[in-house]
Amino acid sequence: MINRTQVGIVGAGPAGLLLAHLLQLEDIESVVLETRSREEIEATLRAGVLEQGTVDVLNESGVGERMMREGFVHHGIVLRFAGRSHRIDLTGLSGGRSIMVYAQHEVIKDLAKARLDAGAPIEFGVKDVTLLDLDTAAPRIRYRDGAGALRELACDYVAGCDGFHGVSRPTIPSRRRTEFTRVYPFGWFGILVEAPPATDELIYAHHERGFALVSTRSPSIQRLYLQCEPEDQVANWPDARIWQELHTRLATGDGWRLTEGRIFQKGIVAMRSFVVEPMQYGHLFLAGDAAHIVPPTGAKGLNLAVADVRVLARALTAFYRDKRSDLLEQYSTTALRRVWRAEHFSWWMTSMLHRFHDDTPFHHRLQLAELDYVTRSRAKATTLAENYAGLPLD
Ligand code: RFL
Ligand code: PHB
Repeated sequence: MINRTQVGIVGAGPAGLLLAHLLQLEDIESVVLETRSREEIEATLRAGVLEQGTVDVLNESGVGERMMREGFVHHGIVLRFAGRSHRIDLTGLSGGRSIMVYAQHEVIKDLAKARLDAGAPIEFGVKDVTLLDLDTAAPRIRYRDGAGALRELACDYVAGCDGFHGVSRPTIPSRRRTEFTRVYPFGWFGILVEAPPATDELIYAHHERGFALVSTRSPSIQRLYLQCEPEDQVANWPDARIWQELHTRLATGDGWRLTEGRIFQKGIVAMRSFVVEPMQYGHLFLAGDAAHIVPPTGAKGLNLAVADVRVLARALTAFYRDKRSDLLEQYSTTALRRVWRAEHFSWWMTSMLHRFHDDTPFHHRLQLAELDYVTRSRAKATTLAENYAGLPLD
């Protein structure tokens, strides 16, 4: 069976769902195709930090109400090294911007609800998604629906919002794309803990045994990470080892102590930087993790996905409303400018805070010198603050 829509969206992550929502507000029709179920996408644990610009987009498009009620606004972060804490005043240094701690899967729930309440389609549980005729003005998406029936969606444009492991990017002929990759020689071991917050603001800790991060989810659930081996296994980390390592890496001379609690979730995240150029091929536009990955140290992945989609929604709106295709033609160039800024920032934060296998005492001293400078120089702290809180969206 063949259906028709204006924009076929592959993937119901933050990029796909927000794009569908922004298009809907402009009366542009789309269909979202997602391989997983609604329950699965709403339960996947990922990011936690939203930039000011992301918060603004969600509010301006009418899906920010629960976030404003249940999320937590933070005005600073803490860098901890050599046993001492140093606060970076994000708001004071970034011209009044702040961040919101609100979990990605809550954003997903809010966006999925807005779309389904509006009676607009998301097809969950699809299989064998294939993108066809992308280099023509009549691209098609072939797939099997949740019941296994073969279907085809004819569209004007396809938005590849299917994440790093999706089908959209690999569909672009390899001679028409250039990929830039860096894989880091470590991972992050993440846990969720039943405990009250141990700190008012996120703590990014540099330690000779490796990086550690104290984040939060709610007044009763905390999110912590520690640098681990790239091929590490969850089974290597019984609770006692996790706590011992966290206490060591977060130790201070000022008597602060991490609050322990029941660990109810453990997982390992790989760390990589990746960009594909251009983010477009014919009538296919890539957005979010399908086009780029950053290591989570700068908290930028979800925020970049939102920034891409905002640029793409504007360009599609200009096309449908004013018959202008110049913004679509510029999409990749416009999006990549912000992408490379975030790539650099995430790489810089990662390089400054982690222990590398080939670390020499020289390298370790350089990291400490950089951290010392970041926390003593207003100019350098401002660089961190404006990137972390997020540069204004174009
Ligand atoms: P997603 O979220 O991966 O969604 C892609 C969706 O596409 C579906 N899919 C397909 N659908 C149809 N057909 C196919 N062939 C398909 N193949 C895949 C998938 O099932 C999925 O539902 O990509 P999107 O939308 O681009 O969003 C990107 C963000 O999810 C990601 O960048 C962030 O989670 C990164 N990230 C963070 N970003 C932040 O901004 N702030 C943070 O604090 C932050 N912390 C993190 C993070 C990522 C982490 N992990 C797990 C990598 C912390 C962690 C631990
Ligand atoms: C999180 O809370 O999951 C989180 C916070 C900050 C980061 C990465 C992840 O840099």
